[in-house]
Amino acid sequence: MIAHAAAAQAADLTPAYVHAADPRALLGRGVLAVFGFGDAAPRTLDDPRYVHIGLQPAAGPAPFEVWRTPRAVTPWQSGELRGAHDGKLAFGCIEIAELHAGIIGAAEFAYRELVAHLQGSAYPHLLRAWNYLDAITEGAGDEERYRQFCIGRAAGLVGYGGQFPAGTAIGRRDGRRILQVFWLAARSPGAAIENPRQLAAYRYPRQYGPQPPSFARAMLAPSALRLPLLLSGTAAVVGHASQHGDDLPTQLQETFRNFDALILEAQAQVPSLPCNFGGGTLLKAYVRDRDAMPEVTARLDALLAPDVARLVLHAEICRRELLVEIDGFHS
Ligand code: 3EB
Repeated sequence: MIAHAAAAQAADLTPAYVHAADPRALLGRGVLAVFGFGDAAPRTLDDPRYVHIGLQPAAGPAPFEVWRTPRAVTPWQSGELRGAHDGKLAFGCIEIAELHAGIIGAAEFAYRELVAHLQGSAYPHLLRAWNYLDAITEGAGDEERYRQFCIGRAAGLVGYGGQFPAGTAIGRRDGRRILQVFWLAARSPGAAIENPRQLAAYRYPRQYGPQPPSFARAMLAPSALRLPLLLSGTAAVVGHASQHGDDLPTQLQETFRNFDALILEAQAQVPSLPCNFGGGTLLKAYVRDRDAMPEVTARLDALLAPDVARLVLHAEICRRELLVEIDGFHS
């Protein structure tokens, strides 16, 4: 273990869950971003690297998520966008209130701003995007807020020439109609990875809405960077169809089969990537039903090695039948 750590070069991004009484103590020079979860975390901090995510943790106060880099970080702010960069990687965040144009307009605006920012930036290549919005499955049929979000996101991305980033789109339950988008970008493009068990989301058929979602299943870092594999939100979707109706254990099993297949694909390009989740993995499990959170926690404890960092959050998944979705980092 120690020999392995000594042999490894310093990673260019190390995400971790860290318990702290005051997140300001976490915002050191080599920290690209800090995320606070749920009611116990501050809503705002006077630092462009801090983001509050209104998702409640399973039990007790959640840890903060901290993205460390081996370099000194420069925070930035530009209009409604903010973040930090370190010479190799950039973190950015935009939070947009849903006003008259609703979630479509907010998503289009946020992504238009993001694309305009990237185009003038030293880090023009989007690797990974996270999207959090309130009440994601509210609305019937094509009026559903997730489907509308997908329309706005695609419209905002029109001017972006690059490949789709790895992604997460998750619903909050806090009643705050604010779209949060944050991202990781780099100087050169990553390599998008698709899952052979799943249809590429951007090819989903019409039954899931008029605009297929704009994300890749995972992203490998550009070769100049040492980054963990960026794992998109992953659930019990095989082909394009949700599996295992209302059964949490088999949905979880299917989710991990999807991760296995995805990691195998990535290994074809990075043979040193471990096949199993371990000490270089950080996961976030989004659970629809509050009462199922202890069960998800217990099942993850049984399925995962003890050194896999994990956080269980109460959230809405963008298809009503999906009980759980997991995203994260793996190295
Ligand atoms: C799925 O497999 C589940 O719209 O950005 C996962 C990850 C999902 C990202 C997105 C949606 C998104 O289709 C949903």
